[in-house]
Amino acid sequence: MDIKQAEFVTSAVTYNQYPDDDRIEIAFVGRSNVGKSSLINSLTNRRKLVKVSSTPGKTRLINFFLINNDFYFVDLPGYGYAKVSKQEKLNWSKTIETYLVNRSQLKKIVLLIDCRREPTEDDITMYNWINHYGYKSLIVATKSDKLKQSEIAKSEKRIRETLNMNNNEELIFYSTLKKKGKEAVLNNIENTLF
Ligand SMILES: Nc1nc2c(ncn2[C@@H]2O[C@H](COP(=O)(O)OP(=O)(O)OP(=O)(O)O)[C@@H](O)[C@H]2O)c(=O)[nH]1
Ligand SMILES: [Mg+2]
Repeated sequence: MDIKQAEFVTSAVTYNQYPDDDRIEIAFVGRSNVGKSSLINSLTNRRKLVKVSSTPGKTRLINFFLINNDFYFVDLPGYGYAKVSKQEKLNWSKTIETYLVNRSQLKKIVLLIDCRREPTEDDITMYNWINHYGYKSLIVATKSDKLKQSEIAKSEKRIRETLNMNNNEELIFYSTLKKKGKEAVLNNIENTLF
């Protein structure tokens, strides 16, 4: 699949702000700063479609992008960012949960894990939640350019073990810098659409 067209449609917090549209949605979730917005830019060949920042907590709203006039990429706020108030954390998790629980257009959840780190409790909770509700999922290990080839094998083992993944489940290492993993992710997403 080639992404030829990508346009920002809207930002939302509450359900009634979501696009009034029944096209399929693919959501990107993961801890703050893991690289969700960068991944969407990379997949769509757009450097500035989504704001990227070295300061965690950049994405505070749910952002909807229409892809190839056919389906949506949905960029969710990151979880697990320490430097916000308890109340703000609650608001964020409510925003994420409302979307994930209620959105029938949602067909696949792409869960991002920083390949240099052990998946956190929040990552494990998210992974189990996805499986519990029977959503299709794809696990993407981000920032793979930061590891040597020998470290990648270790990272893969750690992620698979910590999340207790099925052996046949796909885990794709991605680098936005090197555009590594792009074809694999797009193929996986394409399979969801038909
Ligand atoms: N080296 C490297 N850096 C990356 C890669 N992907 C993302 N980054 C960097 O990681 C930082 C965070 O990226 P974002 O895409 O903003 O992360 P996010 O998950 O959207 O963060 P929030 O919006 O805060 O939840 C930025 O400084 C990116 O440049 C990658 O593949 N390699
Ligand atoms: Mg972001």
